Amino acid sequence: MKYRIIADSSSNIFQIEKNEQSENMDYVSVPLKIITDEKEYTDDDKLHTGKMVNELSTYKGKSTTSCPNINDWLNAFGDSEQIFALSITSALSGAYSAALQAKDVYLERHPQAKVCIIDTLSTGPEMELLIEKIIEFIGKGIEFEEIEKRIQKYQSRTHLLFSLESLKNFVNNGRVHPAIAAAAGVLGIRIVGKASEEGTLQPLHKCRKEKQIFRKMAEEMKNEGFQNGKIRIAHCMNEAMANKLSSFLKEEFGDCDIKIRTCGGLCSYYAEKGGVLLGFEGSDI
Ligand code: X90
Repeated sequence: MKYRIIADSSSNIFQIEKNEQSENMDYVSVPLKIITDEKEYTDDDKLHTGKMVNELSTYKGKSTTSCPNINDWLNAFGDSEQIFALSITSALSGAYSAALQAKDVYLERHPQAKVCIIDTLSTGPEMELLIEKIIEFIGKGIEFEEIEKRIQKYQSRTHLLFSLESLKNFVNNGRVHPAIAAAAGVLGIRIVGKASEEGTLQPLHKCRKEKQIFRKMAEEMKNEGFQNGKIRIAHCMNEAMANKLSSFLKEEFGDCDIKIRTCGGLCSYYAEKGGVLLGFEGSDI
């Protein structure tokens, strides 16, 4: 296998489609973990996410998450010759740092190999866009170094928006300042925000009505120069809102390329029930 694409499980992608374009590559997902005093959930394709979310909603104790360590990344590298590995934002997780260290170890053992570690400064559906783009570049036969350059450029065009009913798990895990999260948790209020340039959670609006959320999201997309690029949506047990958002955006922007999927374990844990994430392509800067 010539190329291996690897992403941590916050991408919500557990396998890629096998077709002519992806002949020359394989894909490995590296799980994060969700941990309580009683149980450890490994975020792989066998995890029953809905069951986990329900169990956690009645669980009274502390819960946390852990990112892949150097060894987890090394196992995912296998003995591949050309590797693209994508991590969740380094501003909120140690996944990127572990991947970088794994790269050093790997290159000592495999001096001929090429390894590109990408700090997505984001997660979920924005990561999905980056994975799709790497598949496209490899499929077109573009060289490793050129893909590295182009994906960096592409990354400056992609963005992540979210609508969250609660920031409880963010606050409890010290990943967002309590003052920032003050409004979240008020019944009926949803926080609409984005992944900042630095890869942190940036709240933008407090909304009650779905229509208001959709309008704010569309506004944000216009600000970033969205025209008719790709849109990727991931939701935590909220297919109805994801579908409505998709219809709203099609009315707003015309018939664009939208795909909807469910959040895996890690995104579900932080986005919580009802959470919706949206990745999209803005304009070149
Ligand atoms: O344990 C770990 O290392 C993982 C920590 C992950 C923290 C962030 C998870 C984000 C999941 C929630 C909504 C989008 C927020 C965007 C912020 C960049 C998705």
